[in-house]
Amino acid sequence: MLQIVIPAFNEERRLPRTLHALRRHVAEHRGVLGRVEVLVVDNASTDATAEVARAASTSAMPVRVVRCTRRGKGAAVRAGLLATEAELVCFMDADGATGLDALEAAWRRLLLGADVAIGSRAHADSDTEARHCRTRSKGAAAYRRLASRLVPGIADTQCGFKMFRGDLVREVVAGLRTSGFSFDVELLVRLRAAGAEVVEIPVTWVDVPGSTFDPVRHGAGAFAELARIAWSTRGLVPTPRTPQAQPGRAAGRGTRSPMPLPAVIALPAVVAVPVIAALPTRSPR
Ligand SMILES: Nc1nc2c(ncn2[C@@H]2O[C@H](COP(=O)(O)OP(=O)(O)O)[C@@H](O)[C@H]2O)c(=O)[nH]1
Ligand SMILES: [Mg+2]
Repeated sequence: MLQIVIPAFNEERRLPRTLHALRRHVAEHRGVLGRVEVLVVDNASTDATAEVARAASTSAMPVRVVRCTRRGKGAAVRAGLLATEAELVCFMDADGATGLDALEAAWRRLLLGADVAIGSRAHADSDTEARHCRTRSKGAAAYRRLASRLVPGIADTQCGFKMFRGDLVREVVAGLRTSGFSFDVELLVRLRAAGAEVVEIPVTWVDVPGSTFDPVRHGAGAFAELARIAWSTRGLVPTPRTPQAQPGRAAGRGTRSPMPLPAVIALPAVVAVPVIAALPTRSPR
């Protein structure tokens, strides 16, 4: 069985379309994906997110609602993943920005031995015609440079689609501390430290209007979280899980030297402040 976690904060408008598309996709690809269950994590929404999720439940694709009162995408994904029990689990955003073909692509990579398959808008075969506005793209580029110091070799840590071996991710996500948008980076650092082989897969990706990420409100927080992750995981290095059984797995994995504290403090400030200051103000959601 495959369980799909969808973190949702006030998604009554975007979620129904995503669940509808998912139901159709799952029906068409049942031969590959098998039984699929969806877990919508209602992240203290004040709208009808839970109701629209329940209304989309069918016997062919049951939709369960998981409550998470701790705010933040990281907290929501953590709660959702911990509520899974399947061999294969994934999470995706409520807006359906990542094309659903990623499900089969990721599934195949896990079948071939990877532990984690993550959507990557930086992959040469990805199709990402409409990206974010220019200011957010600039901030994202700075963010990517910092994130790549923590998870070298991974070009896109932030795509909202990731699939995992269930037992592994449940073990690792229990220790996740980042509750905001940077949780993906901490999760990837911890997965690699647990010996996971992480592969990036191409995706089709469209920028769906109505993003809950507001660069002005969340941008500085995301950089600050990155700094906290760098510090709190400084001792974690990629570890081969079972080197004797899978000698190829360890190849090419270097160790990560801890980021020095001064850089940890200075980088978010140096990078985040001018980027955030240059951003246009948006009306709060
Ligand atoms: N902003 C925000 N998003 C959350 C929260 N909890 C869960 N989410 C979900 O995290 C996902 C973020 O995707 P999206 O809003 O499209 O952001 P973007 O794709 O990064 O622009 C959506 O599914 C949100 O509903 C939260 O507390 N705050
Ligand atoms: Mg989105």
